[in-house]
Amino acid sequence: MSTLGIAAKEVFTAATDNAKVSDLQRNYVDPKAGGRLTTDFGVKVPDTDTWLKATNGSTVGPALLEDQHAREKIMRFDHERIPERVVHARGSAAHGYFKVYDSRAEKYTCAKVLTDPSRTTPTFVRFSTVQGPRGSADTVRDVRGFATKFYTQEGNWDLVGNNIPVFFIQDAIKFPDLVHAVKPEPHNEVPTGQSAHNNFWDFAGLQPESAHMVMWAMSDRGIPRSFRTMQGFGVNTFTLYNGTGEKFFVKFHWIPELGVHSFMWDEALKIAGQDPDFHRKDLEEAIVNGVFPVWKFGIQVIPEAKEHDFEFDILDATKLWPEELVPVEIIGEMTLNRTVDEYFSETEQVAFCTSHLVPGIGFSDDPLLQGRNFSYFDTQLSRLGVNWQQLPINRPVCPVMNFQRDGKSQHTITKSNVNYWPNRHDVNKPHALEEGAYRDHVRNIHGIAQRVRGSKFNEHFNQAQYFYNSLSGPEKTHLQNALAFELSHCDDPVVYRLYIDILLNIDFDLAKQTAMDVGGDMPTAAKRENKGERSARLSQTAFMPATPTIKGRRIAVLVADGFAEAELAALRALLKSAQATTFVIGPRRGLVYPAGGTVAKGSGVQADHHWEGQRSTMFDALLVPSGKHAELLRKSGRAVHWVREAFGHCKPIGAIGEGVTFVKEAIGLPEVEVASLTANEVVASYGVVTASQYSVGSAVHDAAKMTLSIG
Ligand code: HDD
Repeated sequence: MSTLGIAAKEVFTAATDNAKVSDLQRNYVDPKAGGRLTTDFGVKVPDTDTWLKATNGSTVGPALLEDQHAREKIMRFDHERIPERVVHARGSAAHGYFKVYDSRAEKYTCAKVLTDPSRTTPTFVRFSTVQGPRGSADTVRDVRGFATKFYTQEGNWDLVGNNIPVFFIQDAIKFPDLVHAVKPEPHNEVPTGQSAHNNFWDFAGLQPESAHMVMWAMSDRGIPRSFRTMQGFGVNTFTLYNGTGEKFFVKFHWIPELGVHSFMWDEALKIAGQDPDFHRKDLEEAIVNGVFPVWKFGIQVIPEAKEHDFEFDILDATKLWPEELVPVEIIGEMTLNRTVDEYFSETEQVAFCTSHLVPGIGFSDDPLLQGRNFSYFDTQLSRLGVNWQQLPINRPVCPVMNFQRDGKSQHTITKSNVNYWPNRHDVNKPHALEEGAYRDHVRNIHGIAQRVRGSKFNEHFNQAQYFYNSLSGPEKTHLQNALAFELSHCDDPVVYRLYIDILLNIDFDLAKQTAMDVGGDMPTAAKRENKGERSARLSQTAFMPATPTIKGRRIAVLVADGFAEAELAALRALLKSAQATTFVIGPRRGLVYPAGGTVAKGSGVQADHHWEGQRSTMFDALLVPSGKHAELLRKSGRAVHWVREAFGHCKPIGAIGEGVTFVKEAIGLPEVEVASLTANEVVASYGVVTASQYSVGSAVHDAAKMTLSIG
């Protein structure tokens, strides 16, 4: 975790204040400022350890209900919990800021947050899994929520998105069914944090509109390496207006600076047990170490007149807008630079609503969005109560003034004798449009009320196939394996047979492979031809950073007594300069001695972890320096396993000198002929970089850097 102590963290967080953080400071309480224990009402407490009792000589009788402090303490404890979110219950969050590069979006919108480059808009982002409860693991296969609150000068704008650009259903009325199906089954509340069960796949098989998103969830997007390495998507179609009466349809995109990276499924499974808070800690560790996560912000824009020009309906949330048809225009970026101060007050109480828009941004007739606009507002009432918008993390940084009054836990005291409009004092009157009031897009609506969907909403498989075709070879294999895992967990043959039928509409080979893997009947013919259409912008390999980087990566250095001390120090300095963090993994969590070092001489390097304490899964790369320690490493089954497991997960491995022999033996790399290497010669094979010897400035630097960046 964080390498900074509390004091350092305070200096660091002071440097990352913004308008919202300053606003929150109104509510800060600092227990270290010298205050002593009081009741909730300020009475000094003499004893918080023993309940008031009736005593008689040496006999200690019953506890007395009159002990106000004890009752207050227990009563407050009894009510500490609030309902967890019905979906996206497990989350972690951070503060940051958003800036646009220039005013180029002015042609589409009058929203200042999207057009004024002189502005820095504070943001608060909550990332989440969807299925699991608050206490579930981070690395499960699931969609990830990516919800951003922009505290703009015109009010709060909430962009409540996911790391997948499409959704399982087209119409919000299906949301309760979808969520019931994916959540633990009702009779036994199994499984936790998994979609691998009969009910989810039963629903997915019977609701073919989910096919496209199911492909995404089964791809590597369902197991991101980090929140920092995920794309984000607003998913729904919103609108932009520029004040001249023109309207545009828009989709919002977040693109991570570090590229899009995922776990391998085996890693994700293991980490769910080894460190269920892995993503939460990763976000905090990166920010506290100053490696601030950054996302570019992009928009896809379609003029109103072109709404019907596409073979899909642009208001259907199960469809993406291919970038080849509608390019993403990058207009700004967001940086997350500050961790939360208190989880409950900030991360748990933050409340996002898709209906929270600012002037210049509007809704569309996307039927999923319209239902969402009701649902989020409504759910906050049961989670937080009617005055939830006054909670510190939710309140805007611009003035709030209206005639909404009272309700449970009203915090404001409005000094006025009128609470209605119009009033004889003419106070708090509405704004004119020219004063920046929210402008509803004027439009003509007429028609016949019917329970229908747009005709193009009936096509469900084109884009599922398009996505699958766009994946690289390894990504396709991962997706096949994910389907095998998930459907193998379904024990009702009706369920997995049904899903193989769906796959027959996407790709015949994928359907056959799945049938073979999970035991369904072997299909004999595709239900639909695979037209082979693909995009260059859907595989996550398309989002590698232009310059490879190891920024924010965690690198384990495996050592035992007898390692080369100067070499280790130089390697760590080198990696630190590239903003990666090294962790020394040793035979004990204490001093590990270099070649020639002894306890008496006081030399030694502090190991961050014992090699039983952490596993290779929790690091992005592994380094084994040279030195006689290699002999000891060879004798430890756990050390050998570290190397084998890292190799099995395709992690970059760097080894030098005697470390090469150890690594070579551990994984059996016949291609690397260590003996024939000359000094400083570097060999890279299967993601393993070896060098016979290390010297600062040698080619091994570049090779190590390049190879580590593959991770
Ligand atoms: Fe939702 C939470 C994302 C469809 C109803 N949703 C929630 C969160 C995210 C999303 C990121 C967590 C917010 C937070 O961190 O507090 N949801 C989406 C996306 C969707 C989507 C990208 C499709 C485009 N959601 C959706 C529909 C409905 C809901 C169709 C209901 C009709 N979502 C909710 C909710 C939640 C929620 C039940 C639970 C907690 C909350 O709202 O504040 O109302």
